[in-house]
Amino acid sequence: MSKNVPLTKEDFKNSLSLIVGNNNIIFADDDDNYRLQPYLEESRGQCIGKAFAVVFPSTTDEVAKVVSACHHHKVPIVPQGGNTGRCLGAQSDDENAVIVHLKHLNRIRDFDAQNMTVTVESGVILQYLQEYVAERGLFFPLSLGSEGSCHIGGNLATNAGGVNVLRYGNTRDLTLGIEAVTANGTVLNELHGLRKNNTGYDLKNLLIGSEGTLGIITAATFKLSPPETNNEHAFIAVSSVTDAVQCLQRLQSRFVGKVSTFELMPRRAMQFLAQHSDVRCPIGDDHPWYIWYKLADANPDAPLLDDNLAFLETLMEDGVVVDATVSQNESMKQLFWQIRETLVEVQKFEGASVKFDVAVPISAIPMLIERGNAAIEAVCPGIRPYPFGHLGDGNIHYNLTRPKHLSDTQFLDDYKEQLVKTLHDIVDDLGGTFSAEHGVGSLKIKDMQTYKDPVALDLMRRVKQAFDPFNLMNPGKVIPPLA
Ligand code: 2HG
Ligand code: ZN
Repeated sequence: MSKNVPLTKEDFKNSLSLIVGNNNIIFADDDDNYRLQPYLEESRGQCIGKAFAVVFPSTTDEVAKVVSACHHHKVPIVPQGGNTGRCLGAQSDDENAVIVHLKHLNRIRDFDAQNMTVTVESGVILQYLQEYVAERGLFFPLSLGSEGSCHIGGNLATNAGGVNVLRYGNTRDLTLGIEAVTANGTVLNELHGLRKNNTGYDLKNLLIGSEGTLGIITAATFKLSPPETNNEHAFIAVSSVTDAVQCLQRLQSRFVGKVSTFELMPRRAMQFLAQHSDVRCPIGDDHPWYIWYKLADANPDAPLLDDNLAFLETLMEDGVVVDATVSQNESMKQLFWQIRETLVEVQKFEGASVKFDVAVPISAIPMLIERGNAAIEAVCPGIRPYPFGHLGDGNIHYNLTRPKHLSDTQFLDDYKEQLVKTLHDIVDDLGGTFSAEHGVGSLKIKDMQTYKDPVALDLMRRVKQAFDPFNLMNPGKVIPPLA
């Protein structure tokens, strides 16, 4: 039980109901229909949490009033959006907590074609925003597997990455302004479309990536880009990760500023796809490594296809690329994206896995895989490494599938902790991070304690104290308790 139980529980319930209306609230103690359940479940159904209530405010003002009521009663708050996070950041584990669900804050507030910006509320679904902007002739580059259900608020709270970071940056880099409700229920208004604004501390960037621990982001202004109308995709095979890195380097020097996506996939992914899905690799499926890359040029007349074919020919002559195909139409582009997306889903059909979200300098990726594979095999013989992901950003999801001879529980109970430590130690040694784009949530709290610079942690604690002196905003997430 955290903090003070509201002294007058009924009063508190009434004040919440008055703010959002009876139809926009579910209390745990009168939830005979299990309507609260979906908001308590972890995104992949791995665990179930607890809460006092879930509320669905419709405006920033309502969010502010809910937070203010919680602040008054010293009730913890867990903000939630699409619930697609990977680190239990939107999970409520406290029977006294109020989940503030942002799905009704789903308006596009402004679109400014000349300033190339859009201002949206947190509950807008990412794909909806992509489409809204595309219909108006511009491009919002944030793109990730869960884009059909994740919310902009969650993207901001976790500083989401995805497949276009190489060219456009993370969510943080796309954001010009934000509006947020602070821990005592006041509204921080930094919602502007300015590309320059040197007026002191960058509060926007403190809130982005804070996973709801400093406040609730309710809206943001994003910068937009010209559409990638002229784009070419390739799906290629290489013999080693070293060759993959060389390919990236040569691609970036040949097509300066035009490489949007560069994703690495292992042979095992093509095998799992063949066994568990209808999705098929468009080239020979027995190469050690595969890459899907995308080039884009705003100039519709740039000869991107010819240039790409010539580039690939040279790389094949040099032995860096061993097999390749380029997209001839939209459906092939879709196929490349589908391979990358589906390989994440099919992993579960091979049993339990341990998931990772590490990043190291790109030059260290070959070393990471070499050292990582040897070390994990020593810890758990027969383990099936499944490293894939955003090689262009140095971000590898170094997932591990259990050995065939172990049961899921044997694997998780006996090996998980040691495997996580082994890989994270290597990542740390290579100057990397244990969390590149998924955040920390409560899942990686221990890693924060182990690997985060102690001075940084100390400053983070003090920032938290300044923003949220009663520790009501998503407690237990991001910042480890003092030992
Ligand atoms: C991706 O890149 C996501 O596909 C999810 O970040 C990775 O679930 C995973 O392992
Ligand atoms: Zn990813």
